[in-house]
Amino acid sequence: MSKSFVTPPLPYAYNALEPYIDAETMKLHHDKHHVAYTTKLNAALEKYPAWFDKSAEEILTDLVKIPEDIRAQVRNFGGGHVNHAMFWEVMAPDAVGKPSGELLKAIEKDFGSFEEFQIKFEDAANTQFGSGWAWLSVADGKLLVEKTANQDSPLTLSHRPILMLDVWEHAYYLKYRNMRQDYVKAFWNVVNWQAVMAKFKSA
Ligand code: MN3
Repeated sequence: MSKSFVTPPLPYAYNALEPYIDAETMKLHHDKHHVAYTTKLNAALEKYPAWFDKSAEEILTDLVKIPEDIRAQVRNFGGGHVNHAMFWEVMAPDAVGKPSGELLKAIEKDFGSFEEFQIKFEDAANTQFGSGWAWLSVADGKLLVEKTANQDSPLTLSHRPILMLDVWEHAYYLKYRNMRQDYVKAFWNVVNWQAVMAKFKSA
């Protein structure tokens, strides 16, 4: 017998992030897209159930050790599972607009200012060609903004992601249509900096 990965419930109501992210998008995104990634990750690992003893984060970090015949599936579906689980956590309905404390200091040290960081992050999100993610990660004790294609995770590069934005069309197209940049701008209204600061502390 083996355990299997479970899609965590959304930590707020589907409509909690309105008007910035609409309830229908959140429902489809969580209940259909995220659930499908988790289900397909479990199906891929069934052949090698010993991997169920690891956390999904450990699996992505150790992706090169995953048997080759399921590695692409684990990369896509495991990435999809973990990326979305983190994404729900870094958003909140009553979000404060800025980080503080150690994270703010680190942002100012590594990017010059919070505003310069925002420009860099928006640029990564807007210029990711096709489907993917924009990230704020910790690597070698420094913060960096990066982007990945598809469901690739910075964990696989041994980076520790602390803030992320899904720029797949399924994340915004119902409300924002082709205007990805408006979705990216709106994202700042729902960033849960308390959660991001907690991830920074443990990174
Ligand atoms: Mn998504």
